[in-house]
Amino acid sequence: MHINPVILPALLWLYTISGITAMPIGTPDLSHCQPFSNETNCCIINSTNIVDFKLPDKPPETLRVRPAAHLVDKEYILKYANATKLMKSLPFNHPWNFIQQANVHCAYCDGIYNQSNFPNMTLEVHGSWLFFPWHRMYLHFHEKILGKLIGDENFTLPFWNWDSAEGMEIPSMYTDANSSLFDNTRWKNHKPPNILNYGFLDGRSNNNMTRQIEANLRVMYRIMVSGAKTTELFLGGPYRAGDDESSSAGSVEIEAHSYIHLWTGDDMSSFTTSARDAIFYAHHSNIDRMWELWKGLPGGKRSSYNDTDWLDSAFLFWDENLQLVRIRVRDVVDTKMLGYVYQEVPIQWLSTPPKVRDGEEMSSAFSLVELPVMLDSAVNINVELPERKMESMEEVLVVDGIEFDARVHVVFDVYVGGSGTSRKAFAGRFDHVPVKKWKKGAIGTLLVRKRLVLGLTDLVEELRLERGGRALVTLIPRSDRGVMKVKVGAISVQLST
Ligand SMILES: *[C@@H]1O[C@H](CO)[C@@H](O)[C@H](O)[C@H]1NC(C)=O
Ligand SMILES: *[C@@H]1O[C@H](CO)[C@@H](O)[C@H](O)[C@H]1NC(C)=O
Ligand SMILES: *[C@@H]1O[C@H](CO)[C@@H](O)[C@H](O)[C@H]1NC(C)=O
Ligand SMILES: *[C@@H]1O[C@H](CO)[C@@H](O)[C@H](O)[C@H]1NC(C)=O
Ligand SMILES: *[C@@H]1O[C@H](CO)[C@@H](O)[C@H](O)[C@H]1NC(C)=O
Ligand SMILES: *[C@@H]1O[C@H](CO)[C@@H](O)[C@H](O)[C@H]1NC(C)=O
Ligand SMILES: *[C@@H]1O[C@H](CO)[C@@H](O)[C@H](O)[C@H]1NC(C)=O
Ligand SMILES: *[C@@H]1O[C@H](CO)[C@@H](O)[C@H](O)[C@H]1NC(C)=O
Ligand SMILES: *[C@@H]1O[C@H](CO)[C@@H](O)[C@H](O)[C@H]1NC(C)=O
Ligand SMILES: [Cu+2]
Repeated sequence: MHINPVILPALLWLYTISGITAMPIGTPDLSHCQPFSNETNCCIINSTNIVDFKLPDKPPETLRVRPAAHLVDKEYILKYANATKLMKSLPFNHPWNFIQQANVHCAYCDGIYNQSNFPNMTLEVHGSWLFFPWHRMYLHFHEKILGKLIGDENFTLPFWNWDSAEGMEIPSMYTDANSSLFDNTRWKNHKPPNILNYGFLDGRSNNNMTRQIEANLRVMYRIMVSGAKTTELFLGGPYRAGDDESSSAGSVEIEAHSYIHLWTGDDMSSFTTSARDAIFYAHHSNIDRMWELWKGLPGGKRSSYNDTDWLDSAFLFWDENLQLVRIRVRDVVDTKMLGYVYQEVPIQWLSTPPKVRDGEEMSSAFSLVELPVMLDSAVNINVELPERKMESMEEVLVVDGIEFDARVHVVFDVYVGGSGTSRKAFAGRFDHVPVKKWKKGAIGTLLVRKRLVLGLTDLVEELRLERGGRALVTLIPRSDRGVMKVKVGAISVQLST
């Protein structure tokens, strides 16, 4: 059936208010692109010739294996660097050109396109259930194009194994200044032997590497295991046609993912430019691997969404045959159907649960506030801890109505404790990667509203908090770049079945 595009929004609105159904996010209208500026035009090269992506009937007999970046040999590095170099030397307006490839990432965030069904609503693939599948699609096509350029249909991208002790520094293939895999805008002080510090949440100096690795692994355990026991906690919350962006990011996206973007710097530190650094693809390959690992972990409800609004969300990409294709989330739920798996390496974080039993001593001088509040200093908020009707219910802390300018790096930590004590346990962090490099005067021009959801059940049990009683939530803003204006609307503990 063909629906007149003029009445479509009205129809969708009727559907929405009558509660019948919402709608999946549809493919963007490439002829309505709003570039940032002449210097940053990341509109996707358009074409009216669009075909649907086709999966094979069954997975190929031999699956390609994406290797850990720190374990590959010299030959692999040369091959990958060669392929990227070829991509960088294509004519600028070729859809496979490295900058055009990077632009595709930029284009699917930042309000470059609006939703095709709701022309006044932005299209954003971060901060919701679109995050994992969209980036899987993006890497798939990038990988296939690289393979095509070097005549190796079996080429695979590497993954930055930052969740293991050996992989916590920038892998050596990215550090050779003469290589196409190098990016000279990265923070100079984060070169090897410096390692990632996504576990040092208290700001202590990172001069003890053993402790730093352990702290990182404990965060991995929380964002993969104890704090990711439901689909929404891990994959992120629903985002359908007509929704603004006030959804929630999954646990890995909001912590390790954001942190590593910011830590790597400077191209990597905003969504507009992050994919101009080849390390982006290895970073996201590991994110993609986390989705695979999460599905196989015991305990909790770790299955992907069955919601057709998720499965039928669709996007456009240029493929390895220079064809613009339309691909849906349902096409990418199984990596084997796309022909690849990940190299198996030991999972160190499975044996490193966070130490929350005793909590941390924390100032009780933080003021006790009612929400909403501007978060310009640490605050305490009283929340009710509901009784659970069933043991299988997961307690979820929901921080709602988090409002800020999307161009600013916004970070705050969340601690939870009993109401009559100053001992608190770390529950999680909100860490927002700016969509675009912050410029003076830009504040207030791209206001967004987000949600943070954190799995709480293990913490409630280990801190022996009283269900049916009250808990004290402490929010601590942590800004490393000066300006950070963020408002928090509401906090509650909800039960998820
Ligand atoms: C491509 O987009 C431009 C504007 O961004 C538009 O003028 C042009 O008609 C589009 N071409 C196709 C083939 O859609
Ligand atoms: C952008 O480019 C257009 C056409 O080349 C030009 O007319 C316009 O002044 C430029 N805008 C800025 C802000 O440079
Ligand atoms: C890389 O490219 C060079 C020249 O283009 C070629 O001679 C060499 O064999 C390539 N190496 C690999 C490992 O593909
Ligand atoms: C998206 O919608 C907003 C709000 O109506 C509008 O200002 C903006 O120009 C639109 N962007 C595009 C690319 O159509
Ligand atoms: C988009 O349009 C709808 C109805 O046309 C309106 O209710 C809504 O406020 C608009 N949203 C934005 C962000 O402009
Ligand atoms: C890719 O792998 C398949 C299956 O192992 C093999 O048949 C094919 O020859 C390989 N292609 C290349 C270019 O190596
Ligand atoms: C980069 O290449 C130049 C010229 O080929 C060479 O002089 C220089 O030593 C190389 N640098 C590194 C870090 O390999
Ligand atoms: C570093 O931390 C580890 C683990 O907490 C500890 O055993 C070790 O003594 C520390 N080393 C130094 C030099 O402080
Ligand atoms: C999806 O459906 C399967 C099979 O019915 C079920 O086991 C799983 O829990 C469902 N997933 C979600 C997120 O509801
Ligand atoms: Cu991204």
